[in-house]
Amino acid sequence: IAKPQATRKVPRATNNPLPRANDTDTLALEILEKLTYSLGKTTSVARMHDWMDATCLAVRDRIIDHWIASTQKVTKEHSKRVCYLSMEFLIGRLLRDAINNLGLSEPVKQALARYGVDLDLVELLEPDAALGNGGLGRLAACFMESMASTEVPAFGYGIRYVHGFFRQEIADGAQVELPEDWLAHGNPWEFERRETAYEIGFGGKVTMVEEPGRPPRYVWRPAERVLAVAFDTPIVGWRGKHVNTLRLWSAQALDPILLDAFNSGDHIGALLESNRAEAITRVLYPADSHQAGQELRLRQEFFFSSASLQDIVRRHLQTYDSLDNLADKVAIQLNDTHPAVSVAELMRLLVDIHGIEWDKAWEITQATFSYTNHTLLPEALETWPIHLFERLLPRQMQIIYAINADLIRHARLDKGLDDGQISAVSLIDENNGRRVRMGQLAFAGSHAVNGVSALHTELMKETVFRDLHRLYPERIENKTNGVTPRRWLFECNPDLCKLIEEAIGPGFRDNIELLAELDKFADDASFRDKFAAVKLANKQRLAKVVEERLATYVDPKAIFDIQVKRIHEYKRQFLNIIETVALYDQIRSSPHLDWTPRVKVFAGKAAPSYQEAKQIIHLINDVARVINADPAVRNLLKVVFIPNYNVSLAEIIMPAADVSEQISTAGLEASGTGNMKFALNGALTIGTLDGANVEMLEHIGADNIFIFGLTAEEVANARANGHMGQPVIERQPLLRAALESIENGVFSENDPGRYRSLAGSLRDRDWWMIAADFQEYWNTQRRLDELWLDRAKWNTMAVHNTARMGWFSSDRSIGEYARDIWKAGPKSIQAIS
Ligand code: HBZ
Repeated sequence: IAKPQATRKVPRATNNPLPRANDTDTLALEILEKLTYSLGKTTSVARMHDWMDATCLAVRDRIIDHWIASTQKVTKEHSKRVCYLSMEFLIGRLLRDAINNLGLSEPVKQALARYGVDLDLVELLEPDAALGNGGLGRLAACFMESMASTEVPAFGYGIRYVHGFFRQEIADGAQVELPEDWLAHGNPWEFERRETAYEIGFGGKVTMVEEPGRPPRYVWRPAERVLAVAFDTPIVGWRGKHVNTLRLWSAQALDPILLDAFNSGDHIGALLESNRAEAITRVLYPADSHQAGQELRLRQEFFFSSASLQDIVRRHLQTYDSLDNLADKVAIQLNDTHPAVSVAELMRLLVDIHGIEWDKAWEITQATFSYTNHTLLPEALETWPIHLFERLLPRQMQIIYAINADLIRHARLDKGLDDGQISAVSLIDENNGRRVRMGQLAFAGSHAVNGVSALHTELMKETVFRDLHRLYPERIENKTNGVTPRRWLFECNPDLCKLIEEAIGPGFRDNIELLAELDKFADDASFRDKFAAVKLANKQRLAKVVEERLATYVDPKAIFDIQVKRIHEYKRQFLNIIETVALYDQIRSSPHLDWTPRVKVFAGKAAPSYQEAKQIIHLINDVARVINADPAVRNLLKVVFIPNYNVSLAEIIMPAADVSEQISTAGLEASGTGNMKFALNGALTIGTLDGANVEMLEHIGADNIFIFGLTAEEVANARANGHMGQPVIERQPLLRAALESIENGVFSENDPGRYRSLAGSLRDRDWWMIAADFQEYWNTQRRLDELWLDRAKWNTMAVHNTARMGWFSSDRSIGEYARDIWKAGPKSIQAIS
C-alpha cells in the first residue's frame, strides 16, 4: 500500500495579504510565473509585450496586497470617503508609477535583466491611457495619485472609454485625427466587476402615484435602460502606504442579443440594442473648449453620474441603515459641470427611491456635493436645451424646476433680488431658447464651489457667478491646482533627483516642500554646473526623439523654448509663432549680430472641429518647414512641431525645457498645470499674469520669472473700449512685417491665401490681444537671449525655480480640499497650513 504523500501545508483562511519579499530573486520568479501561467509563454518564445504584461501582473499583485489592507482599514475605521466624479482621467502609463511608488525600481529592473529584458523598453510598450483632453483630465489623475499618497480614502468615478483621445498625425503640415485604441491588447491593470452593475434609464414617462395617507410619489418609467458595469483600477500612493480605486463605468445592453429578432432572422436588428448601449462609452469627446452639445454627450454625463451615485448610495447602506448621515461619510467632488446632473439624480434617489422628504434631501445633497470650475470662457460653459433634457431625463428635469423654484423664491423674498438678477441666477437660461445651465445647477447643489487659482477664483466671483456669489458669498473659495511630484519630478527626471538628494538628502521625496533647501545651492558654482549637465542630458534625450520622429536635427546646446498644451486661440501659440517669424526676419536681415541659438518646440492637439486652432497647427508646420530649410539662419533658429502630444511625451519634454511658454491672454487660463511641471524641472517661465502664473511669480520671485503683457483687468478694459489691432500693428514694424509675410503666403507658397483670415483677425478686433502684447513679448524674449549668455546667472535662476516650486504639489492641493471642503482624510493632512 502506497504511503500517502505528504501534503503541502495549506494556510488557514485569512484576511491578510500574502507576505512577500521585495528582492530581485522573488520578483524574477513572480514575473516568470506570470509569464508561464497567466500568459502561457516560455522565456524562449516571449515577445516584449508578454514581458510587459507579465511585469504589470507581478507588480499588480503587490498593489493588491496594499489595496486589501487599505480597504480593510477604511472599512474598520468607518472613515469618510471622497468620491471624485470626473468625465476624464488622463492617467497615461501606470507601470512606472506603480514600480516607483512601491519602491521596486531596482529589483524589477534587475529581475528583468536576468532574462535579458530591459525595463526601460518594457515600459515603452504600455499604452498611454488617454481618457481625457488636457489639464482637467490630467488634474484628476494627479489628484488620484495624491489622494493615495496622502492617505485620503477615495474613489475616482469616470467612464471607461473604449477609444480615448484621438491620435494626432501631421500630413502636409495639417492635423489628421486617427482613432486611439488603448484596449486593443487588453488592460493588465483593471478588474472587471460584473457583480457591480447598475441599470441606467433614459426617456420614458413620470407618473404621480397617490396612495391614501401618504404624500404623492413620483415614479419614473424610463423607455430605455442600459447597464453600467464597473471596472476597477487600483491607484497606489507613495511608498505603497495607501491604495485607492479608480472605478470606470462601461455600458452594456441588458439584453446583449434580442433573441426574438435573432430567431426570426433579423441578425442586425438583434444587435441594435447592444450597439446603442455600448455607444455611450465608446469614445471620448475631443472638445475642450466648445460645448459638445450632442445628445450622446448628455447620455454619457448622466450614465456615469447615475451609476456612480447608485454605487455610493448602495455602499453607504451596506454599512449604515439610513442616508441621513450620507454627508458625514461621503464627500462628492464634481470635476467641472460634466457630472452636474448628479445634483438632480441624487435628489431623485433620495426622494423618489428612498422616500426622504424634499427639504431634508436637499440638505443632504448640498452637504455632500462640492464643485470645481475650470473655465470662464462663455463658449465652454455647459447648457442643454430644455426639450432635449426633458426628453432624455424627464424626472431630473422636474427636479431641476423644483430646485429652481426654491432658489428663486429665496433670492426674491429673502434677498430682494430684482428681475435682472433673478434671471442671472436662474438654473434656466430664458434668453437663448430655454436651456439648463449646468454651472448654476452645480453651484446651487453644492456647499463649496472652487476655482483653480487665486486669480481665476476672483474672476469667477466677478463674472460667471457674480449674482450667485452675492446670494451665497461664503460658497466660492480658491484651491490652486498642483501636480504630483512623483510623476512630474521623481519619475520623469531621475538624474535631477539624484543630484538633489546629494545636495539636501532624501527628505524631499516624502515632503516636497523641503526642495526649498536647494535654494542655498543656487549660488554654488559646482552644484549649478551639475544641474546644467542634467538639463543638457535631458535635452539630448528630447533631441533624439525629435530626430526619430521628425528627422530634424536640433542642437541641445541651443535654448529649448517650449510651448506644449492644447491648441487654442486664448493660449496664443499664434503669438509665439509670429515672434518666431519676426526673429527669422531679424536673423536674416542682420546676420552679423550675435544671435542666441534657439529651438522653438511646439506640441498639442486641436479639437477636430476647431478650424482656427487647426490653422495655427498648419502655420507652425509651414513656418518650421521654411525656416529649417533656410541655410541663411545657420541653425540659429529651428522650429519643430512634435505630433501626438500626450502624457508620455510630456514626461520627456518637461525635463528638457530651458524656457516654458505660458502666454495666454490674461484672465483666460484658469490655472495651467504645465507651467508648474516645467518650472519644477528648472525651466524659466515667460508668461502673462494669468492663472497660477501669478502665484508662481509670488513663490519663485520676480527675479526668476519673465512676466509680460496686459493684466486681466487691462484686457477687459481694452475689449470694452473697442480695441483694434490695426493701429498697433502700424506702429510696430517687426510685427507688421511678420504678419505681412504670413498673410502673403511666404510660408504657404502653394496656397498663398491660406492664412489671410487668421492674420486678418489681428488687424481687426484682436480679441486675444496678440497685437497688443506683441512688443512686450518680443522684448522679453530678447532679455532671455541676453541672459543665456550669462549661463551662471541663468542656472542660478533655474535652481531657484526648482527649489521654490514645492508648494505646487498636488499633495498641497489635496490637503486643502481635505481640510476645507471634504473634512476627510487623516488629521495630519487636514492640518495642512
Ligand atoms: O483645466 C483646464 C484649464 O484650461 C486649465 O487652465 C486648468 O489648469 C486645468 C485644470 O484645472 N481645462 C480643461 O482642461 N478643460 C477641458 O479639458 C475640458 C474638457 C471637456 C469639456 C470642457 C473642457 O467639455
